[in-house]
Amino acid sequence: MRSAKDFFKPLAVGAPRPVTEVPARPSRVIHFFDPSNEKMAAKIPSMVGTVDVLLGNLEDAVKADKKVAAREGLVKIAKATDFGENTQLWTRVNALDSPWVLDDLVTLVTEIGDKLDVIMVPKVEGPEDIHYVDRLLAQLEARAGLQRPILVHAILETARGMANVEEICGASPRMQGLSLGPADLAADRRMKTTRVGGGHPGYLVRQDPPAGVDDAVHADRATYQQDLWHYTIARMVDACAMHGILPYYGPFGDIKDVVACEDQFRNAFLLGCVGTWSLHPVQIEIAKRVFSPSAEDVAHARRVVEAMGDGTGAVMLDGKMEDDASLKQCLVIVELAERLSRTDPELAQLYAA
Ligand code: 1VU
Ligand code: MG
Repeated sequence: MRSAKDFFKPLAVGAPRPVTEVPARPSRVIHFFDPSNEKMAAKIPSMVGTVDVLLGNLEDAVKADKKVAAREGLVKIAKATDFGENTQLWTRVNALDSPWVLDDLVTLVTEIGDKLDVIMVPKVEGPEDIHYVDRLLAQLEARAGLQRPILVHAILETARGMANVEEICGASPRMQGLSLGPADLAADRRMKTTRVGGGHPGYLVRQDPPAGVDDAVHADRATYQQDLWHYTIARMVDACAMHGILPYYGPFGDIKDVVACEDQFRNAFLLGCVGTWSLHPVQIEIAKRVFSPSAEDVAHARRVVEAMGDGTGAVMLDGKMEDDASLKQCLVIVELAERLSRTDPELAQLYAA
């Protein structure tokens, strides 16, 4: 066990000091692209400023014979692009048991470590995976002479990862956040779904039969579809909040179903997630809209803050009781709106109106 006093010491001589807090930069939308796909890669410079995060994906969805091209493509894009103040550059490296990950980490940190904000690590199973990456990154940062540490984001996509979620979140000061990996997690859990995220029409509850009806099977009874991911996302949110890091939804694979995509994103937003992935340009606007509070919610939250004065006691507002606890919820909304307004002039105008 490491001593608490050692936690914020660099893990290699010459590596930058670990951060004590996750930097408060917007990350409502983490936009995935395949750097080995020339058409997609060509679009990336023009997407700077339109998304909070551009993520060069090296793992699943990149063909095995394109892994090296994807890595080299990402290096080329990162070197040639100025990402500005408002767009971060992240990558998703290959899994820790794959033949590619060591070269992914060595190449990316030494070649473009100064441009990379966060490395997403897939299929994290326990704190030992984070410890491995933590030390290796420190060694590579020292070699590259980096001035700030690269942060780590874990994807939860195995039952063991879920069982160890709190320890993963607390494994290193580098931990920036967690995403849900619903497709791999479903397979690992032996769920009987075949989709990438989202609900399933078979996962439902049925209304009771009317009183006195014997043949309940044939009675006309309403059904209500349930959220397959509620437990998992709620557990992730608690683990992240406990350790001061950020929870995210993940992929929604039905690109054409923009309505269900928005619903899934909103469920995650309401439960506490700060952002999500976008896999296709059509999902970017949905993610930005859903993960920014509405003008009405911000206006209401500000009214509560004003009505609560010094923040103690109870008041009536529009027939509802407000007190210290509702004030705290409103402050979450107001602080998020203020943070987003600093980098998004359209939202600043919307929230000022
Ligand atoms: O109009 P153009 O032909 O010039 O461009 C196409 C296409 O190249 C472009 N485009 C993208 N540009 C930037 N980033 C993207 N992610 C992106 N996706 C597409 O937009 C134009 C229209 O494209 P389209 O509608 O014809 O779509 P395609 O059939 O070309 O591509 C669809 C897929 C889903 C294959 C593509 O969007 C993609 O590969 N997205 C990323 C997938 C990914 O990263 N998956 C891994 C994360 S999910 C996971 O691991 C769990 C399962
Ligand atoms: Mg996966």
